[in-house]
Amino acid sequence: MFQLLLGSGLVIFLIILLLIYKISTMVGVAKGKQDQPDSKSNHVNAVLMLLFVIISGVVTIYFSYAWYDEYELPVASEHGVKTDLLFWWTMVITGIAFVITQVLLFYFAFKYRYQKGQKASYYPDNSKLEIAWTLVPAVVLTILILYGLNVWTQITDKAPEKAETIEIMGMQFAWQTRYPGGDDQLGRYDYKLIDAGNVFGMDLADKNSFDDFTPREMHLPKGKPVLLKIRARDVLHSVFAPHFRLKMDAVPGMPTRFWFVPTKTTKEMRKQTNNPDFNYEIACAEVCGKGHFSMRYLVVVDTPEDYEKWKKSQKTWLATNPEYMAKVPEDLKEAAAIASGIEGETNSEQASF
Ligand SMILES: [Cu+2]
Repeated sequence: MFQLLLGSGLVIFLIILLLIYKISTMVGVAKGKQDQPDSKSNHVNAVLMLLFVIISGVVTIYFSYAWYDEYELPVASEHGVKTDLLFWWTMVITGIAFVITQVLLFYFAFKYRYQKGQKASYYPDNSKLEIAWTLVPAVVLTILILYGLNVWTQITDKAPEKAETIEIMGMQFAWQTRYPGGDDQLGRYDYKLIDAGNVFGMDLADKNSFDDFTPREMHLPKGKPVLLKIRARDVLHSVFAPHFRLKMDAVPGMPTRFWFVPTKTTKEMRKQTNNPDFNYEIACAEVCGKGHFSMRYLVVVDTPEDYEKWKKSQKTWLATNPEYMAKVPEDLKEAAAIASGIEGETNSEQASF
């Protein structure tokens, strides 16, 4: 807050200085004291150019350093390490080019300001120089792009067979997740089946739906590949989990996917960040309406053992919404009652959960 005030104060101060200078020049011209307002303002502008590049450079370096922890979140996925490396290579290379060109740009504006009697030197062309500054960026950019393409192909490659499949659906304004349950198969869905209770539009004529469960937070196993099947119910949303370096749009009518391997449990991350309240989260990265800000979804990374325990402790969707048994076709009712745990609730196996 203090820095914001300081920053805006500085900007206002500079604007006032500029206005005073402009007015005094205008007054000078009007009074006939200055017949050549340009010669003086050229000099002032040249100095301002130099000041601009120095001040903005110092401010950029200071804030990049002071806020480093805010934009460089600890990484918690396998592919995240690769994207971070790619990011920093790109940052360093383009950063060097940026600094050199910007410093020269503002320095030349200063150096070649109008001065009486100064003459420009005649320098028509230099083909060696031109070849160099065309070839060097071309080669560097090609390497960067090929490297990036390679990383992107690995990330978007097919998920491993054994991946945990989880469905995540964006809607105005919440994330909903659905797990396949004991059979590892997500049931079919159809948007026409969506109603107040059945937010996913789960098809209860498909026996794979019976044991699906829809928890209030997402749990993930550490060290195992996880495949997110992503869809949207109404408008564009975007799954954004910064610690996993994961971002993928959720598009209505066009399911997307993203697979990754979490590498640190929530507990480990709390230790690493020295923050006992640390939690992974998914945010929506697509402005999707007035409740966009509220699309925060809690993510917990467990050890594989804790994850299995958690999965077993979850009640199926059908068991928590037993009134939907009426929508199950007659011949599947018995199977549905067993698979969803409605019928088995009294037997010893189910009671232990
Ligand atoms: Cu959204």
